[in-house]
Amino acid sequence: MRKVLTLCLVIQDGNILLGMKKRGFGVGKWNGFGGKVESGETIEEAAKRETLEECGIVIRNMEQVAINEFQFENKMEEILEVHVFRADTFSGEPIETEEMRPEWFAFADIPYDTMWPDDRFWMPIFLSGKKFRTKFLFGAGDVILEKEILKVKNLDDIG
Ligand code: 8OG
Repeated sequence: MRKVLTLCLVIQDGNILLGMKKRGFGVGKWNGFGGKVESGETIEEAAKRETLEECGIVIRNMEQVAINEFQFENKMEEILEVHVFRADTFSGEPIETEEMRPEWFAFADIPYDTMWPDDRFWMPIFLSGKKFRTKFLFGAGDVILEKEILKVKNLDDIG
């Protein structure tokens, strides 16, 4: 079973906007904004909706740059397919919500130690402006057991 999720990474003036997740899956980690795609909406609509719900900004322009696939050893039947967007234009000011506490980070200060452990592998590709596809298999304690990281010209290219 595949679950389609979104992840929106907002960039402005050489900084990236991350949110401290305050509850649920990934609690205690800095991350972009996103979540599950609901029925009746496109993946892009879902990314915009989640970003608005989680930090109060309206995305004006974004581009899909990656698909990350995550699998967990204790639940091999499920694949999380995370569609990653780069957003560079928005309106409003980021605000803290019940789900996230947003903060801007310089690229050199991205807090990888308090993020999902796969992020340090693909975030540099993201920051370089390239497109990519990845696959990660996680074991107990969110340890990475297997990884596959591919830069692609087009996200439809299957590596
Ligand atoms: O709705 P919920 O908060 O459960 O959605 C999970 C969010 O976390 C969604 O935006 C996708 C994102 N996400 C994962 N796994 C990983 C990961 O390994 N790294 C990053 N950066 N984000 C992830 O589900």
